[in-house]
Amino acid sequence: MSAVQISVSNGVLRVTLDRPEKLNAIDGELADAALAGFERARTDDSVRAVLLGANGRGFCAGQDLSDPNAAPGKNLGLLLERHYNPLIRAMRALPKPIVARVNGVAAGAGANLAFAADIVIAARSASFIESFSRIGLVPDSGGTWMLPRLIGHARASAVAMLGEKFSAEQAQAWGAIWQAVDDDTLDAVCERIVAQLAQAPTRALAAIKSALRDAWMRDLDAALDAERELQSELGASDDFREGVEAFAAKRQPSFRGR
Ligand code: LHQ
Repeated sequence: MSAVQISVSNGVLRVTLDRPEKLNAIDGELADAALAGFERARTDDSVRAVLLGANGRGFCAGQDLSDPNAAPGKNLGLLLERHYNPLIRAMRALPKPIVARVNGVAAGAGANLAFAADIVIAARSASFIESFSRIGLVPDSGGTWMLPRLIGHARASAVAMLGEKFSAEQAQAWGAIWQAVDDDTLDAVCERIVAQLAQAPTRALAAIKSALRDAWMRDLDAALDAERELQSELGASDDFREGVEAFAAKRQPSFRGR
């Protein structure tokens, strides 16, 4: 039994964490299996959107603290380099949108895994906790980079230093996630959004993703240059032609991701 279920249907690749008895805590096997899912999303042309979810009552409890590889005295940097950093890099570099469906608690690297997605939807009963400082560690999996950008420096400092749980609604109010939704609507909302993304002009979404990500490292002049380059490429795409034709004909566009 793999620690992660991967499936593809209707243009959507689903990466489902599946160690429910441990609240989907991450060990090397789980991290590698999730990475394989994102690799497949990258190389499979039929995939136009990814849904990252989890089985059981939790989303992900971060590093499996019972894993001997993460025991005190071990070189945790090696663990990050081997398993976590490739996963976060693959998610952020994927030229396709990732929706995270946060069904329950997201702790430590599990929280930052969710925040690495492009659109995060959480059940109202779900929660987030940057639990690293509780065990003497620093936020990893991109947390130190993403948190201040998502919620600002003051909040990032407090959630990282205090290690207190915050609710899905709080996460939405702070701008850490897109939406907190009623628990019984989580599936319907996620399915609707991921289906919409799988029908969207995929190349435009990839451009949006890379432009927004890289804008953090650019000044306005460089961002304008990047927009010019991306728009030049998209202006020659089939989907732009289809979008304009559909607009003129007052019909729904049928984008093919090309
Ligand atoms: C777990 C875990 C867990 C194992 C719950 N491991 N069993 C990267 C690289 C290298 C090294 C270190 O770290 C990292 C990145 C990181 O992610 S560091 C942060 C690691 N994660 C944590 O510190 C979170 C630890 N867990 C918790 O604080 C709580 O369990 C949370 C807030 C997630 C959930 O609390 P509850 O809903 O009250 O559930 P629980 O605590 O009762 O947990 C349920 C079971 O899951 C329990 O097992 P048991 O056999 O007693 O039922 C826990 O031991 C187990 N579990 N997290 N990370």
